[in-house]
Amino acid sequence: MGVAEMKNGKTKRDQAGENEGRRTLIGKGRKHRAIVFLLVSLVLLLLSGCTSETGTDETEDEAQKLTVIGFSEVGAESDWRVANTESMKATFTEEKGYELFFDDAKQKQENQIAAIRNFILQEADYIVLAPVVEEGWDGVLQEAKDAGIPVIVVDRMVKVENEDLFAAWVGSDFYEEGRKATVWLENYLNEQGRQHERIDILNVQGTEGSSAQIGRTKSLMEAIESHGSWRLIGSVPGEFTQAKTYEVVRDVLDAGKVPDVIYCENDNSMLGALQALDEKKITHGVNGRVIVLSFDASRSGLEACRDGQINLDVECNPDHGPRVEAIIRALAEGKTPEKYCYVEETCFEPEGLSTEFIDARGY
Ligand code: GYE
Repeated sequence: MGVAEMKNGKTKRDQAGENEGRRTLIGKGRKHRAIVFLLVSLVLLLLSGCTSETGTDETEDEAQKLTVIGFSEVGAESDWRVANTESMKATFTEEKGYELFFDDAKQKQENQIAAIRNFILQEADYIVLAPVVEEGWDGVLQEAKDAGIPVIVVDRMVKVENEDLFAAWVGSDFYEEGRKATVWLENYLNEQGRQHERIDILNVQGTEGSSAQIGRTKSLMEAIESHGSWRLIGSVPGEFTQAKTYEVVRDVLDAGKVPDVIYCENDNSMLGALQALDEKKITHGVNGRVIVLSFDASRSGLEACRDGQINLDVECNPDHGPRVEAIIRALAEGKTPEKYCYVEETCFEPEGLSTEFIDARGY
């Protein structure tokens, strides 16, 4: 808009100057020269009229120019991810002045790298990256930087040598989420008088190398180390999906191990774990044999929690569209957004969780 206004102003000024010049010449010339000049003036006037018309068109074009956003999304592995994609699509709409190039990487970093290169070729104004894993981004983010395209990282983090390779990050504190779960477990076991009992814990990990997995696993490992009676009986790869988690938990149960606690690193994993437990008729959740902890607080997670199928669901908010937009606005205004912006979150126990509350959340 600023550029368009400048163009328009210049055209008008030029036109005024030309008119002024023409008046001076007519006043000084002889008759025939005056006629020639009059004709020339007429032509000039017509031409300048065209110029000014063109200027107006350009102004409108500029005003209507959409801001192009290239968004590389991890995939569609979980309800959280689907809600995250919806939030981004609902934010970056044409009505709001955006053109969104959306790419689903199907959980593969190589697809994300290809998508970013494509966004660069298409001269996107901004690139938004929800990285599947933390490592391995230096090269392609340097390419974006060389092309002068700001990169905003959302949800999981990137680990790069030079933090100037991205403008800002917004997401959750995954370590803190894990801490909430382990503090809850400690209090719960104390209340039950089980603080000295041996507690066997099964960790169902999310996508290996993703910030969500790293942070949530780290909290659990630290808590296990600091509680003499807590024991890790296994870390299995649930990949944040119900299908994979069902398989790996079933294998653990088949091997004859029944954990006291299953620490599922997201809600879809938790659903897979419940499936495996139900199949073996092993009770879980409130008054059940196995304590189940989960992350995300998506609709299906909260419903399982409300029904007492699990004991705790730690919130992880996927509604990042408006947050990313705020960062882009700040950048467009020449401001420097906060480099790291953490979202505030809570956690939910069955008690007090109502259907109305769950319905009102929208994901
Ligand atoms: O917990 C999980 C998703 O990175 C926070 O990824 C995200 C995690 C979320 O697949 O459900």
